[in-house]
Amino acid sequence: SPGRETGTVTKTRVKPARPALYKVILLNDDYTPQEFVIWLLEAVFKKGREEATRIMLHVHQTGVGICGVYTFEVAETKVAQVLELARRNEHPLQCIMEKD
Ligand code: TYC
Repeated sequence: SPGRETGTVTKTRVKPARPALYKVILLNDDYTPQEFVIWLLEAVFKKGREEATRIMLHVHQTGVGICGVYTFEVAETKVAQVLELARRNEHPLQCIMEKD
């Protein structure tokens, strides 16, 4: 008969799912000044001078480094801010995001 009951019972989920997290990663290059990268880590990622310097040197020495881990929209915004600041200052600095 039409509209008959299937017997499926669905529990209402009260807890929200944990949102996926994304690493924002800075890439090394030969031209962006070290001081610009430190300044950017302070301005965009709210790092203190010591932490910003540590991350910059890690990227400089290994080729990549994590600036922070964020939800999708926050990570996207940080990447866009980095690329726009690099572009405005004519530095080739690259920044990507990757699922954690
Ligand atoms: N390698 C650059 C230099 O020697 C510094 C640098 C560090 C550039 C980190 C990019 O993400 C970067 N001037």
